[in-house]
Amino acid sequence: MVYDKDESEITIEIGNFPDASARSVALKSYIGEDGEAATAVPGGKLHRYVAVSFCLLCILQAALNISLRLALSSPQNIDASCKNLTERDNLRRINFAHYFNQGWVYFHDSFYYISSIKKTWQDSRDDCLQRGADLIIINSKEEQEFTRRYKKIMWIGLTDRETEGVWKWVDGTPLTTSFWYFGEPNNYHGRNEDCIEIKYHDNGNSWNDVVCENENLWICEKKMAL
Ligand code: MMA
Ligand code: CA
Repeated sequence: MVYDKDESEITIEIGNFPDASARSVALKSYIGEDGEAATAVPGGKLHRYVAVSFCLLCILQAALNISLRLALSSPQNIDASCKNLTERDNLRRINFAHYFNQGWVYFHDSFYYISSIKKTWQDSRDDCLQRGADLIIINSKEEQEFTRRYKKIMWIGLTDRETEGVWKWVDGTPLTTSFWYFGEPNNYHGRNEDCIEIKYHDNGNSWNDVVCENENLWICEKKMAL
């Protein structure tokens, strides 16, 4: 083996070996015992590149994770979300105080207002709407029982004014659970009884259909979960 300074390269002088077997031994010692050495070197480099790149990506990802976490939980952000929560909470408190002070009763996630004067079904409904509520929608046995406690004849938010015989609550939902008094609804003696009142409060099934132009007390409901 000779290192040629001028040409900056290594030349192997195979010709100088005395015979063929000596040549092959020399050659093998250069390229590796079974010819793998020549290919194993670039392959190993590739593996190393992939491994290093992967590590770098991992580090980058970790750095990004930490910085994002720090950014999102910064004192200013926590401050802002706390402020939002307190503001919402305060609005809720004010809302609750308002309904309580106006004499509304809180029961199962709703406020209820029982009128002290009598009006037609539509005028009663309009009054509820003006108070930010609507006529009561009864959708549980508990709520039905709650209405009976007052022992008063009152309008509720149920009517078949749109289509005779199709009962709908004021929010547009169809009637599913009903509490009709025995024999009701009956459009009594051919009268157009399209609006519902709670009439027979000493009975679990207290509803009666009557003419909407009758004047009754009424009960408004305003949903408000705690
Ligand atoms: C009233 C009226 C009707 C009801 C009957 C029941 C006399 O009419 O409230 O709607 O069905 O009473 O007797
Ligand atoms: Ca009736």
